[in-house]
Amino acid sequence: MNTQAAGRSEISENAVRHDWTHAEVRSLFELPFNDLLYRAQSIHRRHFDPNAVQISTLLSIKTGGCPEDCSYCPQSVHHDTGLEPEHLMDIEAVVTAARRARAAGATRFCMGAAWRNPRGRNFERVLEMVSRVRAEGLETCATLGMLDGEQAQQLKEAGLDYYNHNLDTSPEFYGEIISTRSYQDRLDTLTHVREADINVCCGGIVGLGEDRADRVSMLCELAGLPEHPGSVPINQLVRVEGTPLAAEPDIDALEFVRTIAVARILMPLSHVRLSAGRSDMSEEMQALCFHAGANSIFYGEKLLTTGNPDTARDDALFEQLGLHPA
Ligand code: SAM
Ligand code: DTB
Ligand code: SF4
Repeated sequence: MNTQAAGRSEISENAVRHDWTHAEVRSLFELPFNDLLYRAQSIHRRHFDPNAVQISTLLSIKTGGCPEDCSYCPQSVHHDTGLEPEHLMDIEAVVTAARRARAAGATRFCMGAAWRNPRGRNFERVLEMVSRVRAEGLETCATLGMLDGEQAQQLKEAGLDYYNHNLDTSPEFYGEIISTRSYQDRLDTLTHVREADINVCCGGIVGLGEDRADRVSMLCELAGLPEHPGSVPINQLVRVEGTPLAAEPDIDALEFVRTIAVARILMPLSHVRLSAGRSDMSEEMQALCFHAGANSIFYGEKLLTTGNPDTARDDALFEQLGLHPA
């Protein structure tokens, strides 16, 4: 059962590994909860200030009307969620939002666009946004869909620090969730980003109806990338009325915490982001996620189109837990 994983030496725990097997990762999931959290927290403390949490803010720079059919997503044209599609924002409005985020304590500003892939004049405008946001002293992140090698290079030259592109789930379950782009398409985009020397932000979603074997497999894929992503967002599904996943049952909160802990163990140097879904989590659950090794959040009242805890609630949580921005 779990003896192999539980018995690893401290030295091998320290190593950044890319060859985790499904059996090893399953045995981590199967550890007694206290053992798993102890192990994750011990690894976390070796590499990070345990009370520091990196703060990112999201802005949807182009909302809705997306041709992809991701079944969790309120922005897909395939689902009737009542979301009003919008054009790409003006550059000045984005810069103003970035200044506000910085004033509120964010160190990274992530711009999200509901595109299959960026094109033409819109892409040029995003390049300008990236360099303007960077000039404000913020780390820049973008999530714009699939990229080719040249686009990744152009983003790098504009000053992009991170590109977010998620694997979302396991390769085995993926076809249940998205049909308009393949798992390989995602891996290809990640290769282009890495080759352009942009930091990769890549994670997934828990609660899509996948089972534990899929969570194991997704985390093995993430840890098996040629380099561990610098940031690993773990999202809890936000169920949006009108999407095919609106009626998914609640995910077991402790299974979500386990997923964070295993991500921390597998990718000891990465920032693990407690990402979407915090509005539905208690303070206690979030505290457990931080204890399991999550050390990044999205801060601000909105994610892309759905809600996030208001900043007063997050400030109170940080105060209660003695956490501080990284
Ligand atoms: N359109 C681009 C793409 O998909 O590559 C970028 C934006 S997309 C909204 C970024 C990520 O947000 C998705 O890959 C997915 O992991 C996450 N996401 C979207 N809707 C979500 C939801 N309802 N609940 C949790 N995560 C969600
Ligand atoms: C990520 O992994 N989660 C963020 C970010 N990357 C772009 C997006 C969450 C979106 C949640 C649904 C919404 O607000 O539309
Ligand atoms: Fe489009 Fe991204 Fe939503 Fe998929 S997740 S429908 S690609 S905005």
